[in-house]
Amino acid sequence: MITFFSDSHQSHAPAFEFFRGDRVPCFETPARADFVKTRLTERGHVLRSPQVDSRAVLGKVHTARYLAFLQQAWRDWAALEPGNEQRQPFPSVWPVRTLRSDIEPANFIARLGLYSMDNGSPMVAGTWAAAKAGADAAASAAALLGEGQRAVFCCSRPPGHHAGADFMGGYCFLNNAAVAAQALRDAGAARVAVLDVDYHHGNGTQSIFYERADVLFVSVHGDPRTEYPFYLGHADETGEGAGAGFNLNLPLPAGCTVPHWFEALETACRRIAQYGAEALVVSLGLDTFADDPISKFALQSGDFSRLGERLGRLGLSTVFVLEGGYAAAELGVNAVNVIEGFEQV
Ligand code: Q9C
Ligand code: ZN
Repeated sequence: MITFFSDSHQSHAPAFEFFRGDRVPCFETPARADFVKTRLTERGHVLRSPQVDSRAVLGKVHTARYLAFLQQAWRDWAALEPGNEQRQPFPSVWPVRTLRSDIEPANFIARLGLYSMDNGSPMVAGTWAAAKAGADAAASAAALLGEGQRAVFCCSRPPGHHAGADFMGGYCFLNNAAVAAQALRDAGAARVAVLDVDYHHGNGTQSIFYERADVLFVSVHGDPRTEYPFYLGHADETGEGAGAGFNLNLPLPAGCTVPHWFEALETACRRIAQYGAEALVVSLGLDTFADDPISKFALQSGDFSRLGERLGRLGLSTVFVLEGGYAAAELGVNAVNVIEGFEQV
């Protein structure tokens, strides 16, 4: 499968994140994409650099002020005081209920909080370049489908599905899956489905398309009552306004069995088939893997082939976008199993 891969992902390599109050090494590392690249190459898949500038599409899925903040964030941070170039900024204050988010504060950390859902998106000098390359990959993949490719894989990081129209979160900055879906719409697909199979609910993608009928969002994920992102992803979220009925959440209990997971996948696939999608975007999180260090589903490497086969049977033009998955050394085999399972159909 043609795969978009950009070396600029390596420039997003924060040293640590917060985990239960401690500073720990980041789970979301450059090694993740490199393991996938190595496996793709071993198996003869072709890697390309993204060529399409996603700027125009980004402007349709994110707000102008969020994009302006993110693109400039590191320079603003570094200019604040000597030493910041070597220091990761984290938000410490957020405009929750009763507080105002219409006025952008001058203070950098306050602005970072305004544009964040959590303190879980460590940022460094190369973050914008890496995130932008991921969005460019998504736009490039959509363009290739327009040229008749059946499926394209975006091997990008940082991931994107927690990023909303105007916020980062959960290691995500730009919503690559939303960029792919919007680019497919712009290229003439009347209806696009996004299937999110990451362990964590794709709150950003859901919220971006929540009031739209032209993009169906379907997600299988750990129940937000106990799992991140906690504040979205429940079964009663079915869409609003024109989007009513075009959002389907299938939360599963942490620790659920593999057959239970595939049952939910079947429900998801049937909804997508019934929708009459002309193209599919798969938010391919691989943190459903049994050995994932931060997640609690039980898929084995062979199960990822089965996932790919089921997606292939939908018979849709498909963009795969890499999301989470933190058992880095197994990520290559698991990602390529999905891709090759799909191609086998
Ligand atoms: N810093 C994705 O899989 N928190 N994101 C874990 C706290 C959130 C996962 C530890 C996990 C986010 C794309
Ligand atoms: Zn995840």
